[in-house]
Amino acid sequence: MEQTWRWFGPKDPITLSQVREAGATGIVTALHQIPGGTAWTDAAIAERKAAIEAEGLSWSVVESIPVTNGIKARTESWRRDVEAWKQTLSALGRAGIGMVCYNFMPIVDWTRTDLAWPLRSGLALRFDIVDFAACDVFILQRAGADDDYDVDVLTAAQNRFAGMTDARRAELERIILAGLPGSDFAYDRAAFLDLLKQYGGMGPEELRQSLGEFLDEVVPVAEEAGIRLGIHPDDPPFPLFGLPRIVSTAEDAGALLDAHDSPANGLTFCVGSYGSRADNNLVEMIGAFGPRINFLHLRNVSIEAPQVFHEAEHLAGGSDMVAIIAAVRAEEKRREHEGRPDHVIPMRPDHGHLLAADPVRNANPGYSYVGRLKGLAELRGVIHAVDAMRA
Ligand code: DNO
Repeated sequence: MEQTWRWFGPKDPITLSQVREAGATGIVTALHQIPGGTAWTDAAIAERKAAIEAEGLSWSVVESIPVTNGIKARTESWRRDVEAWKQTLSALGRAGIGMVCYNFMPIVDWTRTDLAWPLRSGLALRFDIVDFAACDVFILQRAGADDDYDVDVLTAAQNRFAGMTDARRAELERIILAGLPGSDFAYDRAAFLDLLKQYGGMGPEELRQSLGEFLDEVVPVAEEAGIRLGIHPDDPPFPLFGLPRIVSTAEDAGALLDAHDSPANGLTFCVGSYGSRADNNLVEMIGAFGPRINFLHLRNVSIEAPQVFHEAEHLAGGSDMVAIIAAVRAEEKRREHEGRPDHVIPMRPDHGHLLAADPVRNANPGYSYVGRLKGLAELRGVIHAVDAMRA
């Protein structure tokens, strides 16, 4: 496994030399300053690549080229946005970058309801469907929202909302709509409600078709550019705001790989996202999809109740990280025997707690320095142990 680290570019308060000291060799980043729907130029890519290499690191993965709502909802900007995506892919290929992560979640990217949930091990991220419903139904007052929740959740959300201070209401709306890092955009309430209209009652089948049409366009370009794609699963892996989510389960992942049977069409296997559903068996999924896993996000979650979870330490939580790493190492060995050039799979410690000792207080939520360094160190220990026991 190649040990990588997500870095948000020159604006990231964590420096590349700190990343190097954490022990990562690869960088995962994107040209976050360029809005979705605009092609990245060769010059801008070369500049970022040179900055990374000057620190003795390599730009291993692009996460992400934003997939616009125009592409997902198939609005009138579809053709233009897809062309820009393809041009970016070709430019990345020319720069020798071989792996691109992206997601196909409507409107919001990853979503949480708490960014500083206190645990013994530090401050964690958490998702609670009751808080989410309180925001959707009572703060945003989305039309028809109450039909999208079980009556128990709705009642709990009503009580939760009634007990919330104005400050918490405002915070919740900001956390959910203002977007977490990596998302294309931050929305205000009006822009969000407007976008919802663009999706106008789209169901899972239509969104799947939209993804299929997108892949028809980009997979051949990726093949030619020497790039492997990896779709990031839905986080959380269930529908939000009444909008479909189509990359949440083993069945979803299998169907999308089968629909475009090319090595360029692969997965970002995010253990935390798939692991937020009790019905995803992660080790089995690695067995089934191994040859098409192009990138790994390693983090762990504790499921508190259905659709309620918090991010645990990397080796704690509900997912058996040792078994997962052993399964990935087995897949890498299998690829090596086959002579595959991509037998080393890039992984990054995904998220980390914010620890009292962290000198970087203003990192993006989930992207602390010390918490991720601790996670990476623990994961590295597991890799060493798994290898030693096989030897
Ligand atoms: C969260 C990240 C996501 C991810 C995108 C990929 O921490 O895993 O923002 O980068 O969904 O497109």
